[in-house]
Amino acid sequence: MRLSRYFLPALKENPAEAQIASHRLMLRAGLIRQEAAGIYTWLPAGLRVLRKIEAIVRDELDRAGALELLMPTLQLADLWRESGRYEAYGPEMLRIRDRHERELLYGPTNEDMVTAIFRAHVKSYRALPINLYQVQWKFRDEQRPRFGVLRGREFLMKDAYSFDLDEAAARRSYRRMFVAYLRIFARLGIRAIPMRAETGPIGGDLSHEFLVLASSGESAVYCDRDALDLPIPGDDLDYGGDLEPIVRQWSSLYAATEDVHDIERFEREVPAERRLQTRGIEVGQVFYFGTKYSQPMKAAVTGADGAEHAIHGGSYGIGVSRLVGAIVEAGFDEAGIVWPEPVAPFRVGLINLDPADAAVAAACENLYAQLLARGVDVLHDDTGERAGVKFAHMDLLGLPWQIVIGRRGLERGIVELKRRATGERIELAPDDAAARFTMHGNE
Ligand code: 5CA
Repeated sequence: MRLSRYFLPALKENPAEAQIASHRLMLRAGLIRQEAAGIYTWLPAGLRVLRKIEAIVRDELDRAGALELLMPTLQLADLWRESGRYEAYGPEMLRIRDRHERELLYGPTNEDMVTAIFRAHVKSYRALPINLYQVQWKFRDEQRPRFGVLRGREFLMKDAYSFDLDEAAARRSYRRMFVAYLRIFARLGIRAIPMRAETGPIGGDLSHEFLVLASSGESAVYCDRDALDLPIPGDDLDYGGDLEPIVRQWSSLYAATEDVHDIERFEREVPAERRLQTRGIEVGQVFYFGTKYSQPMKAAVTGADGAEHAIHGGSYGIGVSRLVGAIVEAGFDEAGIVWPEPVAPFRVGLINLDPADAAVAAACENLYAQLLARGVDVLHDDTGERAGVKFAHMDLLGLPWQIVIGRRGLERGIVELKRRATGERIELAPDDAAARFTMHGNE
């Protein structure tokens, strides 16, 4: 992409409403635009990050055996009356009437609808287990939308729902999602720690929240420092195998949000030097809730014994749009955003320092074409701005790699390659710079 042809409406001033770094930087860099409280437009560069996150989430869930579908954002109120949640949900739910005075709502979550879908089509235990997921916009009329996309009113969620014959099978499904989450967050380039959690309006008695540690986080968390170093299951993970040892290893270390924190246990189980008290951003939550929805909504299957069994359910959310903000909170510096490579809007920023110089322009075009041919996302700053402005802008946007081409270097036959995260720079020949990048990684 050529910056001269791109739509990256960066702000020059710090936006007054942004209280935390990710909100400020996302507005400054031109990733999002606020349309109403807690409601945002995803501008082209922001949307690229969102799409990259979605792709990793989908890839890992598909590997774990979940099946993607897409349910509507609007739901009938009657469905929620059936599950008993319509009144219980309260003012966070956006309630709507259509022209026929039918009551609708903009879905804040989808347990009720997915249970109705399951119940209509699945009748036998032989079809189980089933896990259905979607990546869809949600609306929650939050009392205090804040911190940009971290607590929005309209937000993008990945929500998955598992259906099993009994509790033991449902706990296996829960473990599959738990382990998939470990891998998803690691693949996004962040560390999210599973912590025991309350179940709130979703219900049930078993739940973990996954939190990214950040001082700006909304939740106070208490955990064993060793949780920061636990191994993430590798690419050879077998989702069909026994995942209990992995879940046991992660849940054996103390990690809890303030809602369920038990100070006596914390001090008993965790040696003083390993006690970590900090704050975190909840990027995902997994729930096992048994028959909470299947009972009132009569979602049952015939078992091998010929009897009817209410299915055991779980639901599993990831805040896809929240993750964009959380990833920024987990890695930024005074110059701007520092994207992890897998989710950066572009992997490489190519900076032309002397756009008026024909030789420099030709070298940039050549390198740009080589990178594109290698399948590398590249943003080519071919604008007429001053060098200082270009550097500051590229640092703010936070692309993992910068290649800088100017007249003086080119006369010596070199370009400069800079790694954004460390500031480390090396000089090399233009062709060697291109050859460092492949579609899948750096050589
Ligand atoms: N039905 C379950 C799981 S499918 C559910 O709704 N879980 S949740 O309430 O925990 O939401 C799932 C994830 O969505 C959260 O972990 C969080 O990352 C994200 N999320 C929740 N509320 C917001 C919000 N207001 N803004 C941005 N992301 C949010």
